[in-house]
Amino acid sequence: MNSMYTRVSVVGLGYIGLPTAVVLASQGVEVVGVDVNENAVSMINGGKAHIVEPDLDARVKAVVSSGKLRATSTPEKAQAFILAVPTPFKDGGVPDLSYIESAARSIAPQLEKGNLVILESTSPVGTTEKLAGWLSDARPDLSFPGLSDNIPDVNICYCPERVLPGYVLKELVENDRIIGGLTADCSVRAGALYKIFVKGQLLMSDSRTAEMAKLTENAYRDVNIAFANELSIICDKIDVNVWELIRLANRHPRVNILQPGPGVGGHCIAVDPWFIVHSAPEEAKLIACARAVNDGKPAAVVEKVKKAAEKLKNPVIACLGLAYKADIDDLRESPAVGIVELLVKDGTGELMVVEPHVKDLPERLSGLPGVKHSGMESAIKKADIVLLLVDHSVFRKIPYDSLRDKVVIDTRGIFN
Ligand code: SAJ
Repeated sequence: MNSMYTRVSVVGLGYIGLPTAVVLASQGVEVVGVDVNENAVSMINGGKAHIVEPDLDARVKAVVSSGKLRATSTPEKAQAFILAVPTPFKDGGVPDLSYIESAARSIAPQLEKGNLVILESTSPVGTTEKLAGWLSDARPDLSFPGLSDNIPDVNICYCPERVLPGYVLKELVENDRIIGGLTADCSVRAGALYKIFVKGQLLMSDSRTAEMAKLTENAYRDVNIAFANELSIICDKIDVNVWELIRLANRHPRVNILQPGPGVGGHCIAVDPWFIVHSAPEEAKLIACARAVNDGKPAAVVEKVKKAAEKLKNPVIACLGLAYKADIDDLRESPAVGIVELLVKDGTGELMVVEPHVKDLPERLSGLPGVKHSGMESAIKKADIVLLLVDHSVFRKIPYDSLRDKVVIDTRGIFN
C-alpha cells in the first residue's frame, strides 16, 4: 500500500460502514471500526458480520484474523474518520441529524491537526457545513474549513455511498464516487483515501452538490418507479396488461420504463426524496407526488385482493414473499409486510405467508390471527388466491400448472 492513510476509523458499522471498513482493511489499511451497538462490536471482533450481505461474513473473518480490522465502542485516534451513521426522518418528514451530530461529538476529542473527516450518511444539503460547525464547537483549538481564514487543521468532505444492497462489496469498489469537499483541498485529500479501494472514477465536486446528488439519484429512481406504478393502476382500470404494455413501449429507442411492484421499500428510496421535499416543499411537486403514488400502491394491491376474496367463501390466500425486493432477506420498510398486515386487519381470508429467506415471520405479523408462515408448495396447493409480492428466483420456477385453478394476483409480473 502506498498511501498517506495507514490508519482509518469508520464510525457506524452498519450496511455501509462495515463493508467499507472491510474493503479498506483488505487493502492493508489498519481500520478501527466504531459502533455504539455492543453486540455488533463483539460479533465483528469475533470475526462475524452482524448484517446479511453476500460474502461479507467471510471477508469480515479474513480482515479480523489478519488484525487489520478491529471494532470498539470508544473512538480512537486515526488519520481519517469516515462517518456512516443513519439519518432517518422524524414525524413531518424532518431529517434527523442527531446520529451525525453525536458521531461528530464522539470523534472530536480524538481529532488532530492534519486529520480528514468524511461524511457518507445520506444527508440534507448543508449537513457537511453543520458537521464542521459541531466539530469546531467541540474543538475551538483547531481550525475547520469555511469557519476561519486559516488553512484548516482538519479537512472535511461529503462522499455519498451509492451501492446496491446485495452487491455492496462489488459496487463499493467498482462504482464511480462523488467527492464533495468543503474546499478543493478537502476533495483532493478525500480522493487520496478513496483511491485506496475504488476502481471507479473519483468525481470532484463540492459538499452541497454531492449531498444533493445522493438525494437526486434516489429521487430519480422513486419518480420512475412511481410512473410504472401509476401505469399499473391505470391499466387495471382500463383492462390492459401493464407488463406487455411496458415491454412494448420499452422497444422505443428512447423509452425505458421501470417495473411496477407492490410499492417501494428499503431504507433509501422511500426516505431520501423527503429530504429534498423538506428543503423545498413548494417547489418539489413531482418528487412529493411520486412518494404519494408509491406509498399508495400497497393499498391498491389490498383492494384488488379484497375484491377477489369477496367472490369466494373463506378464501385461503398464499402471500408469496415479504422482503422489500428479490433474493434478499431484508424486510425493512417492505411493502409486502404492510400488505399482509392490512389483509389481516381487514379479515381477508386465511393467510399462508411464504418467505423462504427468513426463518420466522417478523414481529409485526407473527402474533396476528389467521397468519401462518408456510412452505411454498403447501401454500400454493391450499390457496384459492395466490398473491405474488416479491420476485424471488424460487417463485419464478413455480410451474404454471400449479396455478391453473387459482386467482393469481401478480404484483411483480413474473407470471406474465
Ligand atoms: N422497485 C420497483 N420497480 C423497479 C425497481 C425497484 O418496484 O423497477 C422497488 C424494489 O422492489 C424495492 C424498491 O423499489 O422495493 C427499491 O429497490 P432498488 O433496487 O431500486 O433500490 P435499493 O433501495 O435497494 O438501493 C437504492 C439504490 N439507488 C438507486 O438505484 C438510485 C442504491 O444504488 C443506493 O445506494 C441505495 O438505494 C441507497 O443506499 O441509497
